[in-house]
Amino acid sequence: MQRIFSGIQPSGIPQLGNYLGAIRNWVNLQADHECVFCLVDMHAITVWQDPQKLHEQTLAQTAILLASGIDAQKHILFNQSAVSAHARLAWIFNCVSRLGWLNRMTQFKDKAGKDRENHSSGLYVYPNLMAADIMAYKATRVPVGEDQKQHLELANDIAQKFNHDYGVEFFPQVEALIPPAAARVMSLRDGTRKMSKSDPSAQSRIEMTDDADTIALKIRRAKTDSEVLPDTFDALEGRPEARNLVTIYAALADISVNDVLARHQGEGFGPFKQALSDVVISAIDPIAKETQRLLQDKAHLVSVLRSGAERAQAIAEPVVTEAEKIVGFVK
Ligand code: AQP
Repeated sequence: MQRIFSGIQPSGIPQLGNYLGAIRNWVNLQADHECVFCLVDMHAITVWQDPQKLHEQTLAQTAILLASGIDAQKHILFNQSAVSAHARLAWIFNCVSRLGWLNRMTQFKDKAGKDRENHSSGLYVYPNLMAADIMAYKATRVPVGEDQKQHLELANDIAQKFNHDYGVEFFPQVEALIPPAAARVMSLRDGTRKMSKSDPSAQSRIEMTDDADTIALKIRRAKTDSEVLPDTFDALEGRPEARNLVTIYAALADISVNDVLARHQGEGFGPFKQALSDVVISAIDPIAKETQRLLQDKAHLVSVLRSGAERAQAIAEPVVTEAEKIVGFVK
């Protein structure tokens, strides 16, 4: 059985893009993979996080993952900082990875923007830590949204260079598992920017804890244009907001984008948004309600993470200890 590693940052409440790009895929992959799911709190602090919020968001995210169908007994669910192997391997990878490779990472450029000099060095070396997360488990498959594809290519480059520099065949190559539908969900306010849990505008995203009224309101307010829906997806070229809403509908209703348009062609956005709200609410509302229930028992959520960390540690510790010996550290 192949081992999967995948992570999500507790940098906010997961949004619909995290769900469609990652979480839903994780749930499905549990049937035929050995899964290690990680709340990557060390990645989260690469940008400022209020400590109390980070703590709350980590527990809220645990609840959301369980409510979405992650089986924390059969698989592993834990928070990154609880397993020190991640940080140790990340340091080795900081010394293997090249500055030129990091300079090409588009996520850093997107997040740092023009104010590059004022961002943390952690944000810059984020992809090295991500490579360590995966390689500490010698995972061979990593389910991610399309935005993370470049980081996975870098993880493979780092693994290859480590093996080459030290003359070993130690770290495997990993394969990105990118979902076919809605690999990139865009902001409800700007169809050219990805939906993000840390976007300053809560109106830009559907959060996994939003209730039905909030979801309906956000969709009603979503930016659109004044044209009607055409009969094919290709005809939506140049209409990013419309493409995004149709893509979300298709992904959640589990039908093709052209089937969505076959049902709604000729409609304006008033009726289409109503139909879309129904689809989104029926997918998200049960998860939001179960999340609220799970959040009543925080001690249980902490114990889920603790048990996951013990099992994660049992896999990662021998791998990272061996990597340290390969490097020449006295163990
Ligand atoms: N808009 C998106 N569409 C599809 N997939 C997405 N993912 C994130 N946004 C979208 C996927 O969710 C997984 C976890 O992401 P993350 O929390 O590690 O970081 P991120 O990609 O930076 O997500 P956010 O929501 O944009 O977080 P912030 O705002 O904190 O940076 C990944 O597999 C990602 O591909």
